[in-house]
Amino acid sequence: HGDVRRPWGFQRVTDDSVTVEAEVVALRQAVLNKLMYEVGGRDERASPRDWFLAATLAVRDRIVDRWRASNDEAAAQGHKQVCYLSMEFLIGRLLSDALGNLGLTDTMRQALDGLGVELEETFAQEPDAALGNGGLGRLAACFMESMASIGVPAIGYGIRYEHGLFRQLIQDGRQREVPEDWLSLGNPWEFERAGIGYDIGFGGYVTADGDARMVWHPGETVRAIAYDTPVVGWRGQWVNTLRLWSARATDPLHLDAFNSGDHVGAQANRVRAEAISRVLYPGDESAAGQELRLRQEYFFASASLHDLIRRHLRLHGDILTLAEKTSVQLNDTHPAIGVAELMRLLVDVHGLDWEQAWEISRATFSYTNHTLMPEALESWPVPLMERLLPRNMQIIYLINARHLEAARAHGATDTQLSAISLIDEQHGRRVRMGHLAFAGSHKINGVSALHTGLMKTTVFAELDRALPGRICNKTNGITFRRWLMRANPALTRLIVDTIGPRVLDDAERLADLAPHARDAAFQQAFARQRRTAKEHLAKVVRERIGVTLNPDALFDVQIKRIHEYKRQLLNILHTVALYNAMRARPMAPWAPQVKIFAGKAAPSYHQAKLIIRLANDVSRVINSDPTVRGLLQVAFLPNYNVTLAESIIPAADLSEQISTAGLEASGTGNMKFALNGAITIGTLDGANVEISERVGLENIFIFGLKAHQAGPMRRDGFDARAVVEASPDLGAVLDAISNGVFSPEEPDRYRGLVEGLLAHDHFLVTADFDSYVAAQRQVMGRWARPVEWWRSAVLNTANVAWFSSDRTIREYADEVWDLPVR
Ligand code: GL9
Repeated sequence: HGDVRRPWGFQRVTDDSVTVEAEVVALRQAVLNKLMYEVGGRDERASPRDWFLAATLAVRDRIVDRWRASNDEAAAQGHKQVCYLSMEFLIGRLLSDALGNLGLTDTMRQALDGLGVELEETFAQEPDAALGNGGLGRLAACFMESMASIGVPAIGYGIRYEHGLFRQLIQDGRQREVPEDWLSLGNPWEFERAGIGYDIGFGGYVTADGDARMVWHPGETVRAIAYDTPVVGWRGQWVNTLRLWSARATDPLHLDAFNSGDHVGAQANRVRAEAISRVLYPGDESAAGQELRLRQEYFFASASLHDLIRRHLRLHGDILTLAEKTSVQLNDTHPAIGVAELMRLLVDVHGLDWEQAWEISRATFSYTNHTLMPEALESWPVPLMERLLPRNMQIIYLINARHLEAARAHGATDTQLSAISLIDEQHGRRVRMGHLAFAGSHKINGVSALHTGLMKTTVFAELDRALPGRICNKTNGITFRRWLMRANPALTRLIVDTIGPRVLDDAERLADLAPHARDAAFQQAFARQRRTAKEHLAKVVRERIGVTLNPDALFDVQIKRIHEYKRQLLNILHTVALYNAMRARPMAPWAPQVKIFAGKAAPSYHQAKLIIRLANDVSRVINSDPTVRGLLQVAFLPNYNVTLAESIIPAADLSEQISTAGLEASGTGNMKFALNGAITIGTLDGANVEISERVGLENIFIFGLKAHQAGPMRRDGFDARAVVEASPDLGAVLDAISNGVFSPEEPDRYRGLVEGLLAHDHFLVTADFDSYVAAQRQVMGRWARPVEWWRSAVLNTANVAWFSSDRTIREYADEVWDLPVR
């Protein structure tokens, strides 16, 4: 496989002596056996769901041998293992991924064909595993796939939420959340490891024993049970483990109470314990919700550390070599309590002295920061920590005392000390989890060059001064297997036919497409693939919301979480401006345009929900206005998830990446679109900056304020009213929205939203409006010249190989984990 680095040994995927025919027959028989003996069904009555289960179990068998071989080899060679601790893994469906990586997609298609079962329909039975909220969780899933593909021995640790991210319904234009139930029909991928469990303590008190060793006597224990899912890499050559913890009560039933008739009360402990792994991101508006979140964090961090220490001792026998054999990556601050927990385990349980333990701990941990938004920087009230995790809180004080003492010895001022303290004294004494993660890690990384730079000048400036040299950048990446090969097989085929199959193993070969960017025949083939994907998306849209999209229109797409800083509102304002312009001059030579939105808002984020409602209201009015029929359509697709993204991205012409500069740490959707040949309209924010450097400013539409301008403007405020005065188009748009043009049944619905924008436009929507509209005008100019458009589109695909998460993982391996990559 060319120059792809293969650090660790691999097995062969197929035995060459076995013919394709025989493979098909064998796989078909395996599926039938699974159906019969595992699913317990008969083929003549099997439902699509039964076939999905049987097919998955048959594929899983083919992974298990390799899984074992990978584990054996990692153990035998004594390789260092990466432990990726993440509260979120936004996995999506796995069957097509596993088949694709094993090279068995066509084999399975034929195997099922012979049974009268369609592969795509079988794929569609799989629930979309949404154990994450958005980019952070999806990044963890891409990293797991890349680590398996490169052959980095790794285990992902997280929580097996019974209910993942809520399902979004749009009713009367408004978001409604209903629970998602991905496990309800069983999960064929996972292995329950009833024998792998740890008792995790909460509450209670701490005593000192005879040797002045501290002993924690928890008031409550909850058992963490492991569930393992194999993660198979490209060409099936390496398999890692995703280990998710499920909470079980240690005393599930009070039999006396039950027998005396209190059937519910008798199970109260069980309900309380199992609440820990019940839902992803429990609402944290209430104190109980906040406490549950902290319980989740400690539960999974502690279980994971117990587990990795046990493995280390089993394989290497000596706790002192932990950091040489294990790297623990903290995905954001959610597992940061692990810093105190590892110290507790090393000092209280394994009897190390403090200095030694601290050195090992710091060499083991590294921390990725994913956002600088103040409301997202976790901190926990000291009294809550003292009550729930009394020993961990003592340890945090001890860490802090040494940390502050060292800084004082280096001449830090009181202001500097209070800035680097692990305890925030300003807001009623809270533990700063980002600071804890920073102090306890040897490397701290941001997720794009811009973001890492801002880390050093803002939130972590004083920590960087006190503990220099730890911050580094690891620009995010995406797995091309899922986001190009699987999501867009037709484009993949075209690419392989054009530049050869090596690109499948070495993303850098995408650069070989560049010379074809001007080739008319290639451009046409590229455009044909896009057109097919758009027809397919149009079908999905028709089925979901009953809107029939014009596949000849420019598909302008913004799909991501709904958040003010991501500025869906800016896009909606442009949509209305365009609508106004089209109605004013309906006979002008407009190119048809479709605006597609999708995304979920946090259930308690009212402003984001109002933006969803506005998008839906605007869509209803525009789609039913005969003046713009065929010219402008707006679709808000409900229940955005990984699976929906896989159908939307290949169909996008224009990728909206329009966050307020300085606020989107990286973005990863931006990379997925560019890889599939969509052109970006975006601000110089997050990874957009690096995308623009690679695709070239001629092949991306950059607009708006830069981070160094936006920062001060947000801090000091600006006169949005004056901006609106100066922009008649914007004024007309805001008047229309404010006066109920899109909400005639409730004309004041958006009055507050518009007034809020004029009073304090925190995300600089008005400030960037004119520049955004000008960029949109350039987009239409390019779209009107297809030769130029498709040239730019091809150059996007050709120039974004660097955004492969394989590259990102190699950088982590080299610079953070100190893994011997040969
Ligand atoms: C995020 C950032 O906001 C994104 O810009 C970044 O691409 C990803 C991955 O590094 O991390 N941080 C964060 O908290 N989220 C991100 O998407 N939010 C969610 O995952 C909901």
